[in-house]
Amino acid sequence: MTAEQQEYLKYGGIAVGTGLLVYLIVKSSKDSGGGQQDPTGNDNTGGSGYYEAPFNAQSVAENLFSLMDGYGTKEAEIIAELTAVNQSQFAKVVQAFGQRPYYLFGSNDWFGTMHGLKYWLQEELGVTSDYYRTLKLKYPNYL
Ligand SMILES: [Ca+2]
Repeated sequence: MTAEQQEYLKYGGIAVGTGLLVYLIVKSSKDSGGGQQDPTGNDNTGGSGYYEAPFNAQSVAENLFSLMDGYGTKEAEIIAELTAVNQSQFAKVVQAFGQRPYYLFGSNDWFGTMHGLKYWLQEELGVTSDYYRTLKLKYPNYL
């Protein structure tokens, strides 16, 4: 074996050793607990196991309520409020909205009958309106 060949072997060995070390470090950091996928620790993974942007279903529900309550409806703002809301998030909005007393054009504690978000949207947007149809296509499981 020449001195040149010995050099190749030496540096080849270092390269392989370094590669193995890097592999082991990366592997161990990936193996150390699933909690790393959710740095906030507040379980907003949406069940997918992957981190999603923080989503406040209660806040969206209250915004929708204020856009529907009272005389008239702010259709375009309702659509805008739901632009970034996917179907699994919408399920949480429906839950957060719960049942609220509806009468004529909004909430009414005296004459209203309790209804969920689906009924509210149908009453406010109109079942046959493009607004409602757009949302129904987006959330077929809930509207
Ligand atoms: Ca209204």
